[in-house]
Amino acid sequence: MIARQSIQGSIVDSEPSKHLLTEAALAVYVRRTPISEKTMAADHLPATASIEDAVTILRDLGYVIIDELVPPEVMDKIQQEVDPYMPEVLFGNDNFLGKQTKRVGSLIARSPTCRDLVMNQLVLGITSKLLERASSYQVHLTQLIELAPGSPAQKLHQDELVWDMYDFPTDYHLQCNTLWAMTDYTEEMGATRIVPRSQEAGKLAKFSFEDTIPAVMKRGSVLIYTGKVYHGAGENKSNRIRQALNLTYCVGWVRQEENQYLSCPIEVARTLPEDLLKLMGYRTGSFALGYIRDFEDPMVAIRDDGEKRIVGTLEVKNMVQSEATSTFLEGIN
Ligand SMILES: O=C(O)CCC(=O)C(=O)O
Ligand SMILES: [Fe+2]
Repeated sequence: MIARQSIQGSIVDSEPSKHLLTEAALAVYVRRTPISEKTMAADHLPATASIEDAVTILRDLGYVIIDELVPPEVMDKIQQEVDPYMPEVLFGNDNFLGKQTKRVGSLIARSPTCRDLVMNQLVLGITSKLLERASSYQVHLTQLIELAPGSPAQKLHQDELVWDMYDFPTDYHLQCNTLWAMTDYTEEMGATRIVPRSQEAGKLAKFSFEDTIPAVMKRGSVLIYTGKVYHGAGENKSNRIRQALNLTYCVGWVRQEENQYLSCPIEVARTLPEDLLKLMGYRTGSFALGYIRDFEDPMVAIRDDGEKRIVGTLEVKNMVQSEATSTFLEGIN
């Protein structure tokens, strides 16, 4: 339950249907509240939250935090699975990747426990709603982000810029992202900073530190944010390492940031459940996107049982959500 909270004299109600800050209250809150107090109860939901409540906040603020969605033991296991790879991982080679930040990828192949987070039902429910105008969505990248003490703040950005900075319409979401707190996420440790309600600001917007709030959360919690909201890693002023699992999803018709077919060796892919494989991209992303050989389903490369399966508009019919595609499909099958 969200507590009643006093913000600059205005009371934000605790009932789930009313827990959003008004536009005016948020503007005042973001501009005037001392940084140390800038964590809003209104942007946090409990692990029992419904998909609808989470999506309402996500669409409104550009992000939402689900508190302690998994127990700390899950993070312990992921840590153990990823630890062997850490010594070889280099720091970033520019200020955006972070010269005191390590990024460890291929988590579907390297961390069996991480697969459960990728498939988390609440996160997938939220993603599917946010990206509902596309026929399908897929895994975009899997990455452990580790900020060493002293790591400076990252430039505020929209993750959507990865697609060549294309100016997508503000009402078309291509991406739904998560940052799972592997360690506690305090402001001092460099909790991700977000500019609430910046998702319609456009590609050329400039925000400063004062416009941001830190996504403070406990280990096992998850920050979910759209590809359009401005954000960046905070400065790690503490003497502790800050870790987060960046597991992100994008619509099925764009190129994935982390190449899932090459990041996960085919021998490992062959052991994975079909749902996860489809999410990684072993399916068509819309009509003809991603077929192999003679218009065959990419899944046959994994199963390799000699059976040919031709893909066509029938597949799309099962997954289609956009009005334009439905109209086009009329009369084809
Ligand atoms: O590590 C973080 O807090 C955010 C990282 C990020 O936004 C990015 O690398 O795109
Ligand atoms: Fe980012």
